[in-house]
Amino acid sequence: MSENGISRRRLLGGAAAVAAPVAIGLGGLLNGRGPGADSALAETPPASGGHAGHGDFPHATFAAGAAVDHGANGFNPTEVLRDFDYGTTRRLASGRVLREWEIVAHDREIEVAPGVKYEAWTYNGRVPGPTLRAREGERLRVRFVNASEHPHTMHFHGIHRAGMDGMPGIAELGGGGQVEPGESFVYEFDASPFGLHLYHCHVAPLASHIARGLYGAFVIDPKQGRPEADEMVMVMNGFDTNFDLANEVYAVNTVGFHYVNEPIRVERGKLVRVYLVNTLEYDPVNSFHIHGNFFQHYPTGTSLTPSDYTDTIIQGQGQRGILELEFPFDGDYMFHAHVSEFAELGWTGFFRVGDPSRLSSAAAAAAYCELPWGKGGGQL
Ligand SMILES: [Cu+2]
Repeated sequence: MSENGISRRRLLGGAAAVAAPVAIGLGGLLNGRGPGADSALAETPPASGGHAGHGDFPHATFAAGAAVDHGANGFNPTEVLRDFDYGTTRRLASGRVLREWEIVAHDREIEVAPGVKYEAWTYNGRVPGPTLRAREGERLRVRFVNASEHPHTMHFHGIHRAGMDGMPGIAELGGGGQVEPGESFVYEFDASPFGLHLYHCHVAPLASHIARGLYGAFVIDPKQGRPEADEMVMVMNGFDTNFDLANEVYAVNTVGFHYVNEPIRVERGKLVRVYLVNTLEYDPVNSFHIHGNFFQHYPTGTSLTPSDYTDTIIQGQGQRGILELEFPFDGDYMFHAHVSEFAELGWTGFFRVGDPSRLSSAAAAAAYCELPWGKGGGQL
């Protein structure tokens, strides 16, 4: 944590005491343009408990009344949620399916919360990268093009040869190590084992390359498939917007509070399957908690038998799991990190079941610790 600059923990604990003007916005604070660069703010001792002054809740520093520009970002978390990229397929002479993708790394500024810009590094222009989806036993071929100004790789979780591991220093002679700007490499391996995996860059400094946005979910379906469901992918991530090795914004699928502004619509009584991946850097654990419901949990998705029936799971970096649940009642049901600090910095959303005209997320959100969108600053 930075000793001199504003950090998000001091922001949480101390910013309320100095009543930072809303108009400055979190981006101003975190980029050191506003009073965040002022030592008086940075040195304000954290209030006991780190959560004083509900009336002056520090997260009011999110730009009031503004929304993230999804068009400028080039992706919308509502669409990312159910967007599975199956690539293109053809049948090999052996009868096996060959599934192919092209992934291009680009440097790109994205908006991770209203008014909060971040110089991201992306796969195919989005964060998280596309959710690649295949079936157990297929041959997979991924052509990776590095159009970024920095060296990158694609490191897939799964079973494959060392030369296809996207690990700098290994198989450099074959081109399977670090992929320099302007270069490309074709990763090829079998889809194994079935389950929920991930891919990410593996160039040092690793935490920075991952935290910039170079990661995505990687689903391998079992040969026999899974039961019909409303499927969605949630990549839990965060953004260190002032590069002090601590995150200022937390989210599912990149945009803080997105699924508060746009609750996830689901049908009552229908099976929902969540592919949940934790790619968060700089914090040792992340978590997922659902209100008013329980889910079956399949860790790493590598078994068809759930291991747990619960309402909260913990994931370390790189951990992932499949959650299955049905909503028996209409209503708005919050889901969030049970690490409350993350929830208050963006990692909060709602499932909306039933007729929206009869529901009100705004009331629910406002009742929850006076989060910023509940005070006329949100989109609800
Ligand atoms: Cu990289």
